[in-house]
Amino acid sequence: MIERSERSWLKADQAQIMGILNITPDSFSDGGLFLSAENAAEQARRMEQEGASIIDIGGESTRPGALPVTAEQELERVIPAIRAIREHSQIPISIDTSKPEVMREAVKAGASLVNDVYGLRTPGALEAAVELEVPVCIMHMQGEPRTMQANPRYSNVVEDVYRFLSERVQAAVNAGIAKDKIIVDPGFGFGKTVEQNMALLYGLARFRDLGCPVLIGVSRKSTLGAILDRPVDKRLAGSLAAAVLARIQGADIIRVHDVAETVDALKVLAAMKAIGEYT
Ligand code: PT1
Repeated sequence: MIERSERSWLKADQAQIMGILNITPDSFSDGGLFLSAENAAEQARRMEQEGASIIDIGGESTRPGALPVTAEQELERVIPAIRAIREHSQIPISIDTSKPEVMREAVKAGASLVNDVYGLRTPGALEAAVELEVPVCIMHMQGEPRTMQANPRYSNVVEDVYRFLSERVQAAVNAGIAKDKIIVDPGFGFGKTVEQNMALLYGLARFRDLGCPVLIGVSRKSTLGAILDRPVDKRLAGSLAAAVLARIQGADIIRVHDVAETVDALKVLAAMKAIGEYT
């Protein structure tokens, strides 16, 4: 019999929450909000208090239709923010970039994880990640943000994405990245239709066969908007439902805007699962 006062199940089986910090004037749901380093650090502090275990900083929007920015622009946005967070907090910072020079400068400034939506395919990116010796998140994307939603095509979306991730993990290991430093992400919303995104969520457990932690980002994305017929600022309930589903289907790390709400939603799931294991 479990001690009722203990509440040990409250901590059991917690997914990790990656809190999103966009330092971009044009991000899809919070563009321009955290442009100053002080605002960014304050938002990071709030997300840490709410239960995020990683802060993901990005200086280039990768939402559908977004245009690339230069390395200089990206560096101007993210480096002061990383430094400002590091003044007050030791929370792991992830740098959301595909550019080797941004990876290098960000890690120098205090980032400790590279999150690359191009899966280290940019020339020099794989080499930079090897040299930096930090964990990397390898994500699948079909095409590039500007055009990726035009006509996404797969023969079987789960198996096609699985094969891509398997090849990129192998390329990373061959280049000298330790397997236990690699995280995989099927890239929800990156060159996929609504149905293809939902197929990835349904089939998420398949990616566990890669032998790496699985990360997914569903927060406020247009697939939820299409299912619910809701604008980006009315997708919290849908995002929480999708986060819980992602966890049930095997996600280890969930990338979200709304940290406190997601932590609550996942606590309810963890409590149910823990009781299931005890009884
Ligand atoms: C993600 C992710 C990311 N998403 C990782 N990094 C974004 N590892 C940025 C839409 O359809 O899922 N995993 N970095 C944001 N990208 C999108 C994509 C934002 C699609 C919005 C949409 O609305």
